[in-house]
Amino acid sequence: MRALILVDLQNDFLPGGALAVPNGDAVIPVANALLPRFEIVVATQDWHPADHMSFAAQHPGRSPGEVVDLDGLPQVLWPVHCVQGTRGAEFAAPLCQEGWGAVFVKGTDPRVDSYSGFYDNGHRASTGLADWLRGRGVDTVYVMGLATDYCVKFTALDAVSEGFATHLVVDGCRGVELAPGDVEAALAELREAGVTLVDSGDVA
Ligand code: VGL
Ligand code: ZN
Repeated sequence: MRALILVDLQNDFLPGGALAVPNGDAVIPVANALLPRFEIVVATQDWHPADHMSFAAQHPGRSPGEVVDLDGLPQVLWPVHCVQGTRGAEFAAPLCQEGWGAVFVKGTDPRVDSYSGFYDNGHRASTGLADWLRGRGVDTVYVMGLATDYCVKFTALDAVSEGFATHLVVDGCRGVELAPGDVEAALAELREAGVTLVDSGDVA
């Protein structure tokens, strides 16, 4: 059984949002086209408290893009984004939400960021996604969404280490590209980890 994992298709990651991913809106039609081809669909949702420590605003004198140490983990600082209950945290309006099996929120602990839909960045707490999928007989996942070089990458890497045959729908992803080449590097890392890169047009 296969499942589609939609990563963080939220207003704040779209043009005009607080952490806008360049051309992020281009992946919404890809998601809508893939949805009817999957019996099992899940979504992840970045869902931060207003004082999340990944926000540069919590670190006086620091700016978005800088890296700090957060409880022993390197943490890129971000603009305030995807705050629980705000419009920016909502799923993109043109995204079809019919037939979704579950939504897994992440980034709720103010002390640790959570790029992956499976675990926080310290691999300390699980969201329950892996068990949820296994409980439905899923052994194969297709991952797409925002952003390629952060949440999509770490979700796909965790999917592999959890034992799922993992596919990345490349045209269904866009990256932040804090540094030029970040997206290409992420794709190379994923390929090396055993992720199969596919085009949405090739997903039966
Ligand atoms: C993301 C940075 C911070 C993402 C989420 O969805 O890729 N990136 N929070
Ligand atoms: Zn976030």
